[in-house]
Amino acid sequence: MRKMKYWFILFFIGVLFSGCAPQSNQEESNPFVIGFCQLGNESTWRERNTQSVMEAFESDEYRLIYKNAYQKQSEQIKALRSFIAARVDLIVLAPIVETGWETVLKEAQEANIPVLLNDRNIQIEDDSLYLTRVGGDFYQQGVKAAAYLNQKYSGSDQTISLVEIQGSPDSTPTIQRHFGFFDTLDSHLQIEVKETADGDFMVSKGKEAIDQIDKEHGLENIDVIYSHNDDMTMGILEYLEQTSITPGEDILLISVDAQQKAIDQLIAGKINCDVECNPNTGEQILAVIKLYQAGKIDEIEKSYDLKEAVFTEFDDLAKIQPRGY
Ligand code: GYE
Repeated sequence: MRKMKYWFILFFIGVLFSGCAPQSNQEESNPFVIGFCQLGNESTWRERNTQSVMEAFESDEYRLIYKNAYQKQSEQIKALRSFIAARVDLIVLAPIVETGWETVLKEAQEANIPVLLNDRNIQIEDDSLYLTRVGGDFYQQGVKAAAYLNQKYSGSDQTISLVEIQGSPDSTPTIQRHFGFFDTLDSHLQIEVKETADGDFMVSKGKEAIDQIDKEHGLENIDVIYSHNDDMTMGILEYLEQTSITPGEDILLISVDAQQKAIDQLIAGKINCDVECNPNTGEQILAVIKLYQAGKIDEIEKSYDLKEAVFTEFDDLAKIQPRGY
């Protein structure tokens, strides 16, 4: 009787292990395949964002196919079609602009491949064409940038001449950072917008834009530059170095992203306010995909805004933790 019990336990353990082993082998040889289409590598923020997504899917359970679209929507659409043809399990898309996605998203839906938006958003009538969106709250970033200016000029009745250097046209951060900012400026502030220029979120184009504005208006007539990202701000600072203007004093600089290089300039007094845009979307994307794999689709929210801070000259700058990128 005892012997039988012994054999039974051994048999049971055997069944347990035989049940486990093939499954883990299967996971290794049959990973969940994700097609990740990044919009480009225009900025340091973008590089960190790409890394964050890649790091999240480093385990054997997943295989990530990465495509860089080098700033072209047509390349993004091509990449999505190649993912559909390869029958990936899910697509992660960082859309460069907001419109023009219907056709390709319908193709993905017909192939039963969910599309998750990383970072920027899209405008679409049928929101069942994407699973969710993970990224920063760009409108709030504009709000925070204006709140700094409201504080800086509170009680002042001087006319403030302002220049806005925008990011890539038709992209969500450009649209939202603009409206969040102008919706929030105190109505008593005498703002005169001297120029709105396009800097495409790039160092070189930020520098070019400010060069052009200097030629047209003379920078000595500008009080504030609102730049939609740190890379363009770096280009602006490079340009200002060749002039007699002292950034942070003669011209206030408001920027977005809060990468380490820009925070260093905030500490040095050359940038006055830097609003954080969180590039670390990877972890939240992984969490959503886990829900999807577990069939818990109704637990997935339509949008996940990441936590973000703001750093200004009024803060105790010694307390800022290293930014990590
Ligand atoms: O602020 C900028 C990048 O889409 C939020 O794109 C992103 C923006 C980010 O090039 O640096």
